Amino acid sequence: MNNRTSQATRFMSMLLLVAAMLPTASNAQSNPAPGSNPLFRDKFTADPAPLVVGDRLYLYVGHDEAQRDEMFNMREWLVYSTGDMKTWTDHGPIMKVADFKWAKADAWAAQAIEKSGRFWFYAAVEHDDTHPGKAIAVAVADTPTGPFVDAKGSALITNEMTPKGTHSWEDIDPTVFTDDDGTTWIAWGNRQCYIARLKPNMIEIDGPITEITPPHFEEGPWLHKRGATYYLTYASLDRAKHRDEKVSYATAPSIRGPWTYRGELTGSGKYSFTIHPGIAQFKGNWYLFLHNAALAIGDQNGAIGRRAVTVEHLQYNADGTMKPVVQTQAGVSVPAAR
Ligand code: FUB
Repeated sequence: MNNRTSQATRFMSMLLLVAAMLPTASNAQSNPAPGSNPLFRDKFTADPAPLVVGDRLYLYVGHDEAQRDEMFNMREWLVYSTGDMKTWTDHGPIMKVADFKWAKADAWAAQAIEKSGRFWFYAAVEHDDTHPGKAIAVAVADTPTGPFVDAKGSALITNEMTPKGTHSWEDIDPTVFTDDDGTTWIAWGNRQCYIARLKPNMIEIDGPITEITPPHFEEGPWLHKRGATYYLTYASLDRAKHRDEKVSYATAPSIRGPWTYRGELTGSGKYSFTIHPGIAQFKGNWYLFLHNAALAIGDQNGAIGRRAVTVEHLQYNADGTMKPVVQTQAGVSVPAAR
């Protein structure tokens, strides 16, 4: 081997070594940095609802099982938990829609809340033909991972209770929030957004149902409070301008309002019509959970009914408004931007 040939061979070997060390697209996909998006890659998941219990954050999600061009096929809810926002424990299904004997399908968006040492799980389902349309169910458990059982034996909210809506899926996407005086409120809706008080037993509405629909409200409301400010964050759709949902929000000085529209918080989720926000403060930091449809599993691509849950850092301005959130692949694998 002459000098020039051996130099060329060394150069080629170096190139091969460097190439082997660079992350390829499929490498990056199969070895994602902990905390990067989407959070779960072996199942399609949607409608994330965080709940902090002690030093763990539990994330309740719907299990998307749509086949081919099916729109939605959701039969159960799953829960995951984390202590560091980067590594997650899969606790499996916590409930199936079939566990509500009066419901016939659709394990749609849900949220769990802790009250008096028990865990209350509110979920949208399709009611059987005795009360046609979507309804809100309530289940209860002694631990955040269940087992959850139907707490009422009938729907908490049925389509007839909100006569304004002209469509059968108006009563979906419950969000539950306990105010400083101990009163728990439930808000929900599709196109119209409603709010009502819950009785201390957590399985009955207490008093009137009030409509609070903010601008461009589509679905997926989420109530939370920071300092003295109440936030109503939701999936929004300005039908004249956009095809897919974004997240918008309103704020108020009290859970009773008045609510002031604060504009958009995010753009649309990649490849997804829906987006569904969930918000939590955990170990001093705030997080915004969403979903998109950018995950592929085997030969199944993301779709309206095959979504993937994500998380981003959430930050506030000095005046209490939330900083716009950009959806990333890095998610919380990297520190929040300063
Ligand atoms: O996942 C089924 C429905 O799609 C939810 O209830 C809505 O929020 C939307 O994400």
